Amino acid sequence: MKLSKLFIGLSLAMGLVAAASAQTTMKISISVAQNSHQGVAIDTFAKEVEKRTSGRYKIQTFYAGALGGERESIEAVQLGTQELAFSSTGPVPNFVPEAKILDIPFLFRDKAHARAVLDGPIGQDLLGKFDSKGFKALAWAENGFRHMTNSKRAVNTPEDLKGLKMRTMENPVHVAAYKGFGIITTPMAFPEVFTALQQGTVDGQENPLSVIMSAKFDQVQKYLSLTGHVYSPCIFLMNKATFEKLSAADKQAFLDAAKEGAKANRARVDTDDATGVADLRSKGMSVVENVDKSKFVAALTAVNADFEKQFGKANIDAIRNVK
Ligand code: EAX
Repeated sequence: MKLSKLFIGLSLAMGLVAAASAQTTMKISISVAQNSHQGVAIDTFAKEVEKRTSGRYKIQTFYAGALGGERESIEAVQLGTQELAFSSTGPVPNFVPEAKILDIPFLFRDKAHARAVLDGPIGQDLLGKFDSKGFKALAWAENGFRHMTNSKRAVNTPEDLKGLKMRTMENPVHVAAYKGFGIITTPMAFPEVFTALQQGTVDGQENPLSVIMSAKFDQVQKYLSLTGHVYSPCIFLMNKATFEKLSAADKQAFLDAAKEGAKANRARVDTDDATGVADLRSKGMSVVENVDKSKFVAALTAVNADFEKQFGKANIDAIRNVK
């Protein structure tokens, strides 16, 4: 009798311990490798969430498209089959059309400009547009300025792009713009790109130095041109209902953790941009550093007129005029 009481007491105590340390596990994914600006983003986020919630939330991190490409991961977050995703905004316009404006070529002068826009009222307002689509957008982060690579020839002017078959993101603004350059566009999810380049299904692709390096595209691409034609944001997305179930303090913890992730991510992009050209040259790539950007802008005159109609000149100017 005494013994069974002891057992009941013990198991009650163990139950209490279990309740006190109850942990909710959530998943977050990226489509690129862990050793990257995006890996740093989600690793920092995971660490910060755990720290700020005293371990009540554990974030499981998945890399290199292990849970699918970016569009698939965003879909999964919208459905709630995956709690979180960190993604470039490439496929985002398919879910939140208002984000399209950020994809206009040569919209941002430099990273400081892009960061100021995203962290300022325009960017914060855009984060709010995700709410009605089943997302909580926790924070903007960065993929970087995109540059062209290919296996055929050095690209110095837009004429050199004519007839190149290039993989693009699944993004309508990019596709329209790159057609304006005379590129034969092939939209494709990121996890398929390395093989497509290797097998010659496409001649080239475009991505920030951070992605080119972490994906080892130098192994399958000879030519790199620092065209910087599009600024590519990244974003921390969470399933809206999952976010709403958090306590007020935990909501803040997730938001702050995403901000910390973005900070670490942007710092890594800066490092990659500073070291990327030398690194990729040492791996055998032939790099054109100074392209005449005005020629690339001029090649898009017709496309840009179309973008002005589509997005409103005032909205585009509001972004351009941020100091
Ligand atoms: O998020 O699809 C792309 O080219 C993206 O830039 C890449 O997956 C990094």
